[in-house]
Amino acid sequence: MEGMPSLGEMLRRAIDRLRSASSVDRRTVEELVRGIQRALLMADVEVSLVQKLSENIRKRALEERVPPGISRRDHIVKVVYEELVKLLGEEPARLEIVKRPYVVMMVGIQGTGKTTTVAKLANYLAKNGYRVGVVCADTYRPGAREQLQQLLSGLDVKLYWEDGGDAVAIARHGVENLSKDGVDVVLIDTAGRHRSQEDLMEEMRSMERAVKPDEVILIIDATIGQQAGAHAKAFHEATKIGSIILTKMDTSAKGGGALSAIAATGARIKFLGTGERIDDIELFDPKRYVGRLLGLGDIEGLLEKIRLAEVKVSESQAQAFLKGEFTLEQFVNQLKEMRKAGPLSKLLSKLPIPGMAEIPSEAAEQAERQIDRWHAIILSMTEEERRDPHILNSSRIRRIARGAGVSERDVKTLIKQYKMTKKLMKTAKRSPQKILRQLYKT
Ligand SMILES: Nc1nc2c(ncn2[C@@H]2O[C@H](COP(=O)(O)OP(=O)(O)OP(=O)(O)O)[C@@H](O)[C@H]2O)c(=O)[nH]1
Ligand SMILES: [Mg+2]
Repeated sequence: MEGMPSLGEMLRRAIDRLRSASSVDRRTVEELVRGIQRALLMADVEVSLVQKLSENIRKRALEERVPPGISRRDHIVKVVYEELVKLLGEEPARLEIVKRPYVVMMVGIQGTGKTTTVAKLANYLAKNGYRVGVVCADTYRPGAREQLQQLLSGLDVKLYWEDGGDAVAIARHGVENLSKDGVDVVLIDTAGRHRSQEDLMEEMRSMERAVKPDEVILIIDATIGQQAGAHAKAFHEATKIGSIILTKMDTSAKGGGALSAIAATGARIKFLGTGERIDDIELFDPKRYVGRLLGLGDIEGLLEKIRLAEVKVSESQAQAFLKGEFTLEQFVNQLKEMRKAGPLSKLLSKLPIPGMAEIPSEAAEQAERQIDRWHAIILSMTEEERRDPHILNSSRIRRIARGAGVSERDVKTLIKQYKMTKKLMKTAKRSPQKILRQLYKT
């Protein structure tokens, strides 16, 4: 019997099937949605969440307008990606030290990386200016304290431990002692190995009652796959899990179990462990995680492609621009609008003029910086000056330059460029190269 495919594998299969389908219609989408549903349900994601996500995908996949030049398939991949990202909370969740001392209890089964992560987090917080204390409340693992000592050596982090005794009492004493020492954050390292899981959960429950942590962080090993859900559930029943750290993301594991853990606890992932060294920790970013889970190494490329295709440089706007009918403000706005949507060079290449594709990227970058300066200049102009740059005398130019934090020469350059571009657009209609050469000369 072959093993159960992982969440990531199942999702990737569903997407691959869509990508290789000869045409995309209601049936193809239905098949994709069913594949995703199966994958998520296997990962123990709540039924109602799965239904909501399926509905969104179904609706958006077929009803949303696809920009020209983009296939419906690519669009649907983007929809799946976006809906999964939404499920994970979209923006990164941060560890916020909202009171002093902020007490964090780190829990998880044996070998998931609790102790390593305690050290990583201590280092991370210390680097961010917090005074950090660590309590070794693992009385089961031989050498637990030595391991922590070694990991923390060289760091400005206080370590509290006791020789033998009861883990719950140690945790309580540790928090008391470190609080007296004036630390901002206390991290409690707990045991993972125990006589039995019930014993472990019982210890965690008592410890939570005794120290009343501000946050309990569950450490999950990315390599354990679907079991993550069951573990998370057990811990969540013992202590309320506030957030999750997913370790060993540097291995080949895709970390699909995290979705189950999130589903079981309702907690957000805050960090990823990405190696054995002390600084192998990074903030969790839902977007990157889903890209990785779906195996979309090219997701950035795909999103960028779609974003560029969505840029609306309206026909009439472009025509007016090419005829030289624009005010100073419109001139800068037009350039800015184009820039917002992506690198200027790519955008200019979309204008319906031959030769626009061959702008050297260095020149384009320079032009982009220029546009930032020009935008600042426009902002420090009066209405009147924006409409009619002819009234700009030297005292006005001085005032504008000071307001925009640029040199007077910058202001003069803008006006010169504006006038020149206008004239060029009017006269040199079919010579875009010439226009650009002028435009990029500073
Ligand atoms: N590759 C990799 N290894 C890791 C990561 N985090 C921890 N490890 C390794 O995983 C092993 C177990 O880590 P520990 O921190 O001792 O795990 P623990 O949960 O404290 O283990 P117990 O205290 O025995 O329950 C060690 O060899 C760590 O170096 C990670 O992000 N990536
Ligand atoms: Mg440990």
